[in-house]
Amino acid sequence: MAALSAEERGQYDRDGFVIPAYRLPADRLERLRATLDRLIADNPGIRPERLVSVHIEGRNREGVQGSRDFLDLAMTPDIVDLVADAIGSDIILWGCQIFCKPGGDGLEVPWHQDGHYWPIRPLATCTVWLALDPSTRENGCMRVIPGSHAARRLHPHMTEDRRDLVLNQRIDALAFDPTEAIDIELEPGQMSLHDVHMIHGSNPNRSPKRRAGVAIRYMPATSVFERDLIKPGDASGYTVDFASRPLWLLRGRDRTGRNDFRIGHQPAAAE
Ligand SMILES: O=C(O)CCC(=O)C(=O)O
Repeated sequence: MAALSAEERGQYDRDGFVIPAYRLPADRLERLRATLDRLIADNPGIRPERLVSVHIEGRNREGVQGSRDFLDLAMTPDIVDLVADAIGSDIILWGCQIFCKPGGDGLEVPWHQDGHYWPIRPLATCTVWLALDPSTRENGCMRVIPGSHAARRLHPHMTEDRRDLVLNQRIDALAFDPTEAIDIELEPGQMSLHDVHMIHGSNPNRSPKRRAGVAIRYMPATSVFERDLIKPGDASGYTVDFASRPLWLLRGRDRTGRNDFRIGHQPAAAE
């Protein structure tokens, strides 16, 4: 059974991220890479860094044509075991996004805290970021500020009206020291886990090599997905609709009794 070792668990708590020893088996990785190629072909009008809710089969309410393969990935017991060690055994799957930076012109992800963008209260989420391509310093791997989650507070973010950024809000430069950044370099099939408060981002990809990863979002069912907190729209720099996002209770039970697991599960609208 895949799960975090005591050391990995300690690192997640202390640094806000960890790269576990577990890797996705090679046959599943190959299948997902083929699914990614289809996903990109199916969504020609959307930058591949901005493919949200790819785990929802068919055309979703956020304008993306997703695939069941990513839902299967998000439900993989070995991966959910890792998440359980990070956030406890009541687990809700609420998001899954592809961040694929094409070679040559892959977009920057500005330094940010995820929690700034999300309607979850109390704020909590563990992201599993799984590499589908090699993710290196050269092609714009994710970068993190270890320990920046520890105060469990959100810092001010500034809105930037630039189309060459994946997200449009950047954390205040005074909130952290970029010289403390660590590159999360991953081989395909490797993954990192990170906390909702951790400061992170990634550089543009100017190398010839594509850098693709899938970020799967899991929240503890001790929190509520507050659907009305952030209005549907482009407030992140691309379309999100939290009001219609489906939730899946993957483990345990909804301790709040307030999460709605019916919304968004109706069959996808016809093309
Ligand atoms: O893929 C990247 O470079 C950034 C990903 C990210 O910001 C996230 O998963 O929260």
